[in-house]
Amino acid sequence: MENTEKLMSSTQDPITGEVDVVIVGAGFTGIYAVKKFRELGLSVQLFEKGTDVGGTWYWNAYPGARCDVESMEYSYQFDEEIQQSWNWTERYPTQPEIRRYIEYAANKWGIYDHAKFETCVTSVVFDEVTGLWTIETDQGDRVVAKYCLLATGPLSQPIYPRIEGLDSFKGRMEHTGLWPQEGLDVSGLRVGIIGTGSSGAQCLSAISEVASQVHVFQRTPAYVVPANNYKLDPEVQKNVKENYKAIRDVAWSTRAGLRYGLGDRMAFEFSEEERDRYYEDSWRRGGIGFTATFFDLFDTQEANDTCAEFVRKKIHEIVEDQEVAGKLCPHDTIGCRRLLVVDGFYEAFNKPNVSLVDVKDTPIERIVPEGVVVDGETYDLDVIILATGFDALTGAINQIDIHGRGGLALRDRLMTDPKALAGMAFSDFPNLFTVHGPGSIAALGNMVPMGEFSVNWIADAIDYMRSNGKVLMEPDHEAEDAWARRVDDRANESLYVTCRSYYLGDNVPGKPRKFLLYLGGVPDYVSKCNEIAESGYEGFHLV
Ligand code: NA7
Repeated sequence: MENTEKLMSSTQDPITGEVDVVIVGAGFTGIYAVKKFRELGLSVQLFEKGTDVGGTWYWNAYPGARCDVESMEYSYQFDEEIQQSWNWTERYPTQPEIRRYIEYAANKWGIYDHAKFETCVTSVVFDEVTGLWTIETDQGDRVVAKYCLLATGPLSQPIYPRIEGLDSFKGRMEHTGLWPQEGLDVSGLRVGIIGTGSSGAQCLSAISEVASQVHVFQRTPAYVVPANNYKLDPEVQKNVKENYKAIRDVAWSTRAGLRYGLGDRMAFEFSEEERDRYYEDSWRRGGIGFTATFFDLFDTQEANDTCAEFVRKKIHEIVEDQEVAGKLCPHDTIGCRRLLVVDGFYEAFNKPNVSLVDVKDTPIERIVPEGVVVDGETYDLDVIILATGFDALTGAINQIDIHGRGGLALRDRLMTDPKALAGMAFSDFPNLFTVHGPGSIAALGNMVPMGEFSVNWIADAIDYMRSNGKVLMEPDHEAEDAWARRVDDRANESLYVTCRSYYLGDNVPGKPRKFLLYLGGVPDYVSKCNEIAESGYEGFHLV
């Protein structure tokens, strides 16, 4: 077998030949996988659509883009050198800083020697005779591999709204998830934002500072809590670094794999006044831990309602125009869709250049060359920002023609019955792995460490195969179904199924309504994955 260095002799020419592993996607997980698999002595070829590493953080370059998990936690932990040498500047990292961090790790790990950029993987096909995968790209590459890892990201496939006349707009129209790399200056321009998830909310806070007018087209109001972002004190950072192991260990013991998930206070152990004091503390502290103020906020609707009501009161306090405040108030289960962590979102509606256009009962009629039409009124715009989200967990995988045993198309499976054992492996698709796939913790946890954990698990599985004379592994149908049932059961006993969300896939027309994430919590997920490995991969068929 040729090695990767030889394959990479000219990165612009189409690559042909054989490697041990092909990795699709150079985000957090993909580049870590290159490092990990190289340590096992495997030859690796990484393909990435963007011009550099970063994955979804490469593409989401919109103004105000920032992670809602704190930098000191949203970072690699299985490389002590990187963990100690990198210095974060703010409590929550901005998109540019995250990109710099990923590039830093990629350079340290020598990733660029194994990567080809501006290259989109188009097909991944299993040959039942040879037991190998053939991976083809839009640049004419054709690589044969023993293993393939789809590190394509759970929130990376943008979705465009189905609005009549979308292409007729004569100004600039950009999706937050595919933002132009050269940036877009909206100073003095009239901007429309369609969508009020994290991307739309972050965009609003940033661009309302410079645009002449911003119209926010809101279909479903979201719960937004402050981030309370601040510059990181070097002393605090030094202290965290000295205690990183202990801090990370605590995080691994919580449901979301984050330190905030601690505590066992129950909402109704307290009077309303006392309860609100706890909510007030959480609000001031800022961050996604707001819905962990009490342990049972996702267990009963009554407990959840106390939290939701507190946010509604805050909205009415912050937003001066009470009619606008009323329209901004959500009435569904808080946390059922991802909580938004954004500084200055509600405050933006007090600015004279920001207006809220409620499109719940009167949806956007159409887009015309001049702007957006709602209820017969045309909002004249220079720029339309589509902050309309992603086809989560399965969307990016479904962009690739993947065929397993008997020519079975993975897309057909995922569009009818999205499932993967431990969120990582698919029956009938031997030696094909993914990370943050359906049935994983993904967006319900801290995705960087969960990605590292999954890559480590996959690397151990490959190592196990090689040490035990096995060449193929794939989940048994029964074990995969049992995992999918566990995912369903956990979801059906929770409040997460009470609203529309990308967790359930119902933001994408034609996608089956099925809760895609494992709600059993990080410790349970990790121990189940470890049990599989320790049992010699029970539930997998090894050849
Ligand atoms: P989200 O959270 O899926 O938000 C998408 C938003 O776009 C949401 O408010 C949608 O309203 C709205 N949307 C979609 N189509 C339309 C149409 N046709 N008209 C009006 N509004 C529409 O995506 P984000 O990119 O903000 O965030 C995704 C994740 O990325 C986030 O959780 C972070 O983890 C990072 P709807 O709610 O469907 O009524």
